[in-house]
Amino acid sequence: MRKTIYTDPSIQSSEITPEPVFLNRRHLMKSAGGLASAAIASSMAPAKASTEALVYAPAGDRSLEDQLTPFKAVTSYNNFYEFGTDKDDPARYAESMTIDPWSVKVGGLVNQPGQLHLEDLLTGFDLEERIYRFRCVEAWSMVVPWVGFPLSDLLRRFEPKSEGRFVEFKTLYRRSEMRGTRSFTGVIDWPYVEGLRLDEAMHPLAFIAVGLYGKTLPHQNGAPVRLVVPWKYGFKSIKSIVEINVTEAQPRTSWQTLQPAEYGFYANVNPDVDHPRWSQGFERKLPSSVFRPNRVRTLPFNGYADQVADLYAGMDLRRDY
Ligand SMILES: Nc1nc2c(c(=O)[nH]1)N[C@H]1C(S)=C(S)[C@@H](COP(=O)(O)O)O[C@H]1N2
Ligand SMILES: [Mo]
Repeated sequence: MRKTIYTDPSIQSSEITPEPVFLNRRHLMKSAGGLASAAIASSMAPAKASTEALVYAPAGDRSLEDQLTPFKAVTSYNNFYEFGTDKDDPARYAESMTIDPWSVKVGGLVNQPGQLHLEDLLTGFDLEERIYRFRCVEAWSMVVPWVGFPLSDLLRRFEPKSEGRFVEFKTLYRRSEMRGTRSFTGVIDWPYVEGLRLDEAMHPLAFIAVGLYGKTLPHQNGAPVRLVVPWKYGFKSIKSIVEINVTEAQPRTSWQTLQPAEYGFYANVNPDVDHPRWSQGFERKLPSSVFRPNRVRTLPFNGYADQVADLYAGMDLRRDY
């Protein structure tokens, strides 16, 4: 599939508050601190003109509802269990994670394994801003302007071997800086591990994010580098990645290990397959409250069925949930 960049006429710049959404080199440099951010700036050499800077990957067929979730909600209602299980724990405590220096080790079934400092990892990638619908398994959703590049661009650089069938991702595990890994030992078998089938990982919608709203990623959203898989439940979108392995066998993911009956390996957004403890047919679009619940019907593949349903042709998605 060709990389498609859309400018979305339904999103007015006045709706985009409080941060300007334009992918602006100077803006990123200004918000930047440290090496990683310098790399972001340099890898953006072919920066797009500001008039076409609002690039948009199709967020399903509900353009009217697809106004962006305010920056405040995106960065204050989070899941990042390394820092606690409450939705406001990550915004409160993730700052304690040191993200500079940062390196990512890529190995397994690749011809060019290596451990790269973030600045080297990002060099040469054309950073884009893409707006993706993001939906969590606990039935809330957001529409976020991420800054990053397709995961396939990164994987190709390491040359996956033909025997490779899956990709495994691991989050940093540093007890001294992650209070949730100290107090909740036994909940998740740290480090947090996620995985994709290699063809899912190579799909142009699977995205490596290094920023949102034109800024480098806040700690609570998975700084300095995280995955975004917009057609799957949020738990697949692993944060603060330090290791990536191409494998032959299906990786054992943290949530599957913890609760196999509740969290499958595929985790494609599917309103027809309920979570054992709640319906998956509806979602609350953030920000929501008792007075304004913002409840909307959930779409198959989170609205991206046209783009990704082919990946699962012939599969029973009730069994492979
Ligand atoms: N390392 C790590 N990655 C993680 C999680 C986590 O607890 N630890 N939570 C996941 C879940 S359940 C969700 S819904 C999303 C939330 O991403 P956000 O806080 O940026 O919205 O991150 C996912 N990635
Ligand atoms: Mo989630």
